[in-house]
Amino acid sequence: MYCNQCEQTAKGVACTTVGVCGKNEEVAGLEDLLTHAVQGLCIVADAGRKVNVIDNAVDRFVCESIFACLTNVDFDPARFVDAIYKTVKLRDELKTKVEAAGGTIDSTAAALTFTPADTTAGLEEQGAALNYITTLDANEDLQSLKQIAMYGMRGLAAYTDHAAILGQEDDEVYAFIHHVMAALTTTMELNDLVATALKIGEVNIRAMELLDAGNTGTYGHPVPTEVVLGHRPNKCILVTGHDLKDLGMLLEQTQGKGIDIYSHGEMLPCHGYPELKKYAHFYGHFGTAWQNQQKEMPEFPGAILFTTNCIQKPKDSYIDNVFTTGLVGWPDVKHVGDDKDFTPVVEKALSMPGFSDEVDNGSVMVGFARNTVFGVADKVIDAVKSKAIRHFFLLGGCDGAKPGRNYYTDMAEQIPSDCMILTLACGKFRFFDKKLGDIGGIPRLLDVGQCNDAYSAVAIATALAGAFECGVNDLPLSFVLSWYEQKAVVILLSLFSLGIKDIRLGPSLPAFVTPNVLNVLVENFNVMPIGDTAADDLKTILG
Ligand code: SF4
Ligand code: SF3
Repeated sequence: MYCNQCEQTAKGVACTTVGVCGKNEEVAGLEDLLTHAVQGLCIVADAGRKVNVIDNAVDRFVCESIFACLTNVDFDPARFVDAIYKTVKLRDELKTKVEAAGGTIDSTAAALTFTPADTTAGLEEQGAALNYITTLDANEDLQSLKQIAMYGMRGLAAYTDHAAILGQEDDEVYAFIHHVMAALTTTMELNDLVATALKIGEVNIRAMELLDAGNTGTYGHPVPTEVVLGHRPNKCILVTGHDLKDLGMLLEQTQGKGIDIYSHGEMLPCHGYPELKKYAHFYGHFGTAWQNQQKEMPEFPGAILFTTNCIQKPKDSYIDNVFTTGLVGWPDVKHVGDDKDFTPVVEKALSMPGFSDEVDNGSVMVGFARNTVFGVADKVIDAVKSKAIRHFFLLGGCDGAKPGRNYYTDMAEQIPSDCMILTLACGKFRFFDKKLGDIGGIPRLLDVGQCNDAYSAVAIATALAGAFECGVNDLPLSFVLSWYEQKAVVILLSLFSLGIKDIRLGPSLPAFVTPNVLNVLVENFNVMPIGDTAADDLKTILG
């Protein structure tokens, strides 16, 4: 295997025998083979559009299959095997339709004619034999750019899938995904690949806009909401991941059943949505970010539901309590299928002890997405003009296990009291419960939401720039971001596509970016690694 798509890749180079995330060679081979097969399907779908052959089932399936290969989503070989066979079946059926409509498919890519082996072991061998990453291009810089594009596509497909689940789709996004997946099977020049990467970022803004419309259209705009971090005596279910619809359906199905629902990880901001917070049994938040699940989940005395990334190998002490749904999967973990009948989760929770005591661990505030912030825009603008607010920091992104991530805690603690901090995604757990006070009644720490809510952060930055009649780069605003997986990669591409400069990125730079490609990014966007200490960076930023 050869995988270096995430921040924790082995030795900062690549995972070659087993993934630090727990991915084994078997799954790595199947992921590569699925990606290859999906590219074949995308070549056909791309040609199909030219003769008006469009199949929404293919559009959805392509996104799901690309999303499944994102870090910490699916570790279940059986599901990849099914997906590979389905991809080839869809490819061949669509090909017949495209040709019947007069379309021509002029690609010579192997993905177009690939025949899957008929055993799982055979598929794994086919996947390994691809040497997928290392053969993307013989030139290391072009390989690096293709990797950036492919990982960006994984993030884009994820957000497109999240949006589609809530009924928000745009055929242009699907068309773009098919086109790029097909193009990546060909030899591409440097300029073409750079333009493609930026375009992926641009299209991702549209995908995130759709997702924002799906979330807010279904559950209302988040409002400032206090979330308790303790617990109360009752049976309980813990929900983690990013999927609001799964949570909404679980809340509905558990109403009146004597069970409290707790959020975990990226589900924390869900407490701010009116149509989710209306359930009195959506009680509080338990635990912190994904990388602490093996420590925290054994302590949870109820059932645990994973809706999307990030899953880690469930330990024996709690694997029986774990359920997955949607694209997330782990071998031998019970999976709730598309009927979203959460009865087994409910029954598990009722059979477990639940919390027996009342514990007060304080609380945190959520619900500062774009609508809330726009509601106090006048106050914010006045505060900037009167210099009550000196600077804004967008301090967020993914969390992870590296000790260097303490930088983000230090940064939040050391940012002076006349500066505001906007945060989003699971990186916030490095400082989410710090009491940082307020400026003129506006909390200094504003939780914009999940990584899935990056659209909201972009909207806030753009609105601020509009209010001050300047560009985002001219605002007293600094981006200090942390990354781990490929949703973060595509968000970074989106920020580049908006021309946002001077982003600080940590805790380490991606292993798949070569020095030459990094130079291109530095020259165009002045992106830089986080410094040795938060104090040094703060001194530079606040000059
Ligand atoms: Fe390694 Fe990350 Fe790939 Fe897992 S996803 S195999 S940790 S690089
Ligand atoms: Fe976190 Fe996985 Fe990236 Fe949603 S939950 S931000 S790492």
